[in-house]
Amino acid sequence: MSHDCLFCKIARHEIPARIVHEDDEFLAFHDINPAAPVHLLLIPKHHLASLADIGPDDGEWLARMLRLASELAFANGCNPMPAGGFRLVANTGTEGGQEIDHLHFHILGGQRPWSNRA
Ligand code: D5M
Repeated sequence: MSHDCLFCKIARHEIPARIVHEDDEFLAFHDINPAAPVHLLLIPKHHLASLADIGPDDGEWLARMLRLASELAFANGCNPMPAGGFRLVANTGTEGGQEIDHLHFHILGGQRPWSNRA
């Protein structure tokens, strides 16, 4: 874990967040500035700056994270398929709009219209 990283601090419960899921590997919580009726952030507990740092050995936990993203979306208010659904966004790097340098997926959903910001 990185000492100064905001999302590491949330993962260590040093900063409060509206947590919706926690297990040994992952944490999910409400985005503080929601861009959609449902706007969660899903992070790995171990520090990884961004998707650009994913390596060849990261496939298994990343697959678990993607599966969890889908489960959390529907468990937290995204409408069921096929009419519902959700967006999964991983802003990556400065030009990708990433502000927090700890890998996170934005899980966005709920009834349209809502912005494509996130
Ligand atoms: O998105 C970073 C996101 O993190 C942005 O949507 C706001 C959110 N954020 C920032 N601080 C907090 C806290 N303390 N709790 C919950 N959510 C937070 P990015 O993809 O890096 O631009």
